[in-house]
Amino acid sequence: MRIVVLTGGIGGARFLTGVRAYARQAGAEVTAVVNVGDDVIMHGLRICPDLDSVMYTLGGGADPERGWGRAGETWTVKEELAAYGAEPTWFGLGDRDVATHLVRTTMLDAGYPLSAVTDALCARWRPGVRLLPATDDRLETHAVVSDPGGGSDGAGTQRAIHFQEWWVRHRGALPTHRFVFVGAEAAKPAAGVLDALAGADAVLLAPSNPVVSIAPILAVPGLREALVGGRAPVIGVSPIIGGAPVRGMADRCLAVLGVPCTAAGVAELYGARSAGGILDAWLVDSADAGVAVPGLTVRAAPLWMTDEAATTEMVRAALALGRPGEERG
Ligand code: FO1
Repeated sequence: MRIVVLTGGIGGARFLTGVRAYARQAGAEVTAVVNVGDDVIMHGLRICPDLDSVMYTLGGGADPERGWGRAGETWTVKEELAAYGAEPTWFGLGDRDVATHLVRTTMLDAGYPLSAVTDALCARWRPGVRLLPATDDRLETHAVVSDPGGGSDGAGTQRAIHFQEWWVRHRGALPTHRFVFVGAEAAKPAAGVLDALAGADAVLLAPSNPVVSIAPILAVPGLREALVGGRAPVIGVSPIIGGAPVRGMADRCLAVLGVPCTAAGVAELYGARSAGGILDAWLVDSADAGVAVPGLTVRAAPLWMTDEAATTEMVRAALALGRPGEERG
């Protein structure tokens, strides 16, 4: 069995620990197609937060409390940069983490595509799943916010800031009008992505942020079409439990789009494949049992990723939804 997971963020990385455990039991192969919209260049280094979260989490090197960056991290480089007044001081690069960004940036500067660089980094971390960036091309999520300083009429002007500035610097608190995926129209799926989707027996949407983790993946031309036209069932796992995100800022992002922060709201945002969307089935938490979404098979199971065993059961429940007659409610 071949499983493809669209994923981003820390929730997506944790979900993949369950997918990998399931795959080991079932003899399945896993490919993770990872969001690059959070990627950013800081201090001349290319940072790929979502690829690194997955790589470090599956490779056993992630900081479990922060969720991003390395375990056992030290911050000398950050302190030294701050001592020079080198901006941005609001974004911290750990000493161990910097080595990853140095290797990545050196390889990119030498002309290797991000997918090849990711393979090279994974040779060290051995994540046990194939990691593919959604695209090798530049694609960055920006937030269009009200510029408090702009506009003599008091109405303020709008400006676009990088997602990392929106989230890490401003904690998503600026009045926000929309998100844009800069570069998406010209981006191509990274080598291997369309083949993985064409060969998949099941596609899972991780319980990642639908607005800034999954949407940038779907914005790569050809990717949504590959899901919609593919033979594999597409099963989504709700990132919302009982009206609140499992972690992160999905509530703020959904509010920007005017989408209710509910399991049903996110399912309707993705849409049923039978109605022009991408989903065939939707797994919600037991707290949301009874949620109905037109055109979708909806089932409930515990979705708190408390440990690998619980996450593996969640994955098993999701995959059962792709095999009608076997699903559990
Ligand atoms: N998140 C923070 O809240 N503060 C930081 O200084 C920060 C630095 C950072 C460096 C490398 C990296 O891979 C991730 C980092 N993150 C930091 C996390 C990241 O900004 C976001 O949590 C993700 O992009 C959202 O999925």
